[in-house]
Amino acid sequence: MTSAPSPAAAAAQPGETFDAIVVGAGFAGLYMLHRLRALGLRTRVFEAGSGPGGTWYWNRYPGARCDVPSMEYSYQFSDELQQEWNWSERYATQPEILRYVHHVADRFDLWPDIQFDTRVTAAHFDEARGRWIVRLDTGTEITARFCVMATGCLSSANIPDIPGREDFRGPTYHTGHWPHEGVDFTGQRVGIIGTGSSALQSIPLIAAQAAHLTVFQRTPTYAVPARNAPLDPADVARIKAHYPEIRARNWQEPFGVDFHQRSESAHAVSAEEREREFEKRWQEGTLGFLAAFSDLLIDPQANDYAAEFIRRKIRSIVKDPATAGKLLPKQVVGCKRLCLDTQYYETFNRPNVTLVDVSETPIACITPDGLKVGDTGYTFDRLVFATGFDAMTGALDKIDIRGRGGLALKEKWRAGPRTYLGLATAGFPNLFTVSGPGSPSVLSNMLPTIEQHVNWIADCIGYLETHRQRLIEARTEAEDAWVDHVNEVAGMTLYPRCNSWYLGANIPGKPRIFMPYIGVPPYVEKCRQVAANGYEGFALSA
Ligand code: N01
Repeated sequence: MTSAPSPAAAAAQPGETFDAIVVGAGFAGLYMLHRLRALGLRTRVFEAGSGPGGTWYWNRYPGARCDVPSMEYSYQFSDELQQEWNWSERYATQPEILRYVHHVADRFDLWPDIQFDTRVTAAHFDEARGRWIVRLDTGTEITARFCVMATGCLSSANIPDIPGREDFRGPTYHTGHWPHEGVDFTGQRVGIIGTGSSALQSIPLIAAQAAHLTVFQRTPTYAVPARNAPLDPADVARIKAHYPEIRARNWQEPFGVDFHQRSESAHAVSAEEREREFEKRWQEGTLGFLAAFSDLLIDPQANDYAAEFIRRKIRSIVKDPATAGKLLPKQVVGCKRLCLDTQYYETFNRPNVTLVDVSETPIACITPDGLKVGDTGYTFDRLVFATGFDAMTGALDKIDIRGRGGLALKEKWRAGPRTYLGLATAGFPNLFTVSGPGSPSVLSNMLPTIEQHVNWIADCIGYLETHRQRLIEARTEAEDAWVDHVNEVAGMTLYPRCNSWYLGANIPGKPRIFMPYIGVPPYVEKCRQVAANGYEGFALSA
């Protein structure tokens, strides 16, 4: 039993000093607060939303749910927590994940150190004092020795700059900023732009409610059926009895989650065996479809076996051949995020759903009652932008972060983000990023890798305290070597082959650089070694 939640923090006062500030109260910020408080640091979390949860606070669109099994998409730092919490479904819904977030905030009494409805607008490093001066959107300035950016990888919504955007007469929504009260589409004609993960989850539910749904698709998406279901209590009991072994095994997996990675090449088996393996994984309903063979994300021919399998499935599900043809993805499977769906392709068999291909002729403009593709007009009453995020750097770019010599982080990262381990960046002492560019982050089971980052940062701060060091800062040469390594690893795979947000390709003008690091086990080992060697690659000063 948890007691009634404590009230959230009162507004920080001008000039108030903290040992550490944390930006963001998602899974990263909450656990960071827990760890820093345990070190005895006076810590304050600032959160723009009115409640905790980050991604799961903002993304309330119909059908929003996780695509990593709930039993693995949960904190592991407290065995009591993982034993007492009961997930109801294989893949948890957004409301259930948000209930879990609240449970964690209650259980660890995190509320008194979180200030909601407050955006951090600037953080400037004061070299003379060795402290960060942090400005809030309330106008208040405070200072802190450590600054942890727990701002999320997919938190800065992208609304494309389509001409006439302000002219639309009806309500518009972005999936990442969904109204808390929900939206009733009954009897409405709805348009939706985008066919990524958020669109895939929401389209079947919007279509079931709306009078008509028009889907504007620029790039077709590969999806595997989620086959979500209530969790079997016997399975839950078995997992809970073996949590430590299961978690330990997952740390050895390339994405930090057990996808039953097969070690053979797709070329090493017969065509029948390949088909059997793909079909088995299609029936299981997991992102582990891409772990069917060792080289699916490395060898173009191997990848095409998997791609062609999904394309055949799409042709068999979608009844109208012309619509099926438009839904067939051509790009490498996996270089944009593979999706798990529930009745996505089937939805295009509904008489009230129209698919419009905007790959050749883009959306020309938004009009008061719809939009135009070339000269063809489409009318609807409501418009949904399922157009994704300025990923990994977008949320940091919105804050005026300045390090030594007043250098703006945005300026330093003009040609693409540069970090050491995705944790720190040279010239910005005592500033940490959780799941920053250059870490596995979005190519991993986010919750465990968030925990790994938070643990590393907290241990590092603890080390500084016990060794009486005031500052820690990534060395440029270590950072350069890490950036080269991140690129080198990505270059050995098929990931950089399409216009994905992993590359920043979805944002006009954003430098094209592969941002996440591929491979959880070598990354975790590198972090461990760096710490064990007295924070190798960092400069520490008293
Ligand atoms: O965003 P996206 P998302 N005209 O960037 C299209 C995570 N997530 O919110 O591909 C026309 O994937 C764009 O087209 P294109 C997950 O990591 C997880 O869906 O650029 N179309 C694309 O179709 C995911 O990858 C979960 O050609 C335009 C869509 O908008 C990430 O969040 C659920 C356009 C954007 O897709 C982001 O997913 C949801 C334009 N001008 C999200 N501009 C789960 O755990 C953009 N598009 C299940």
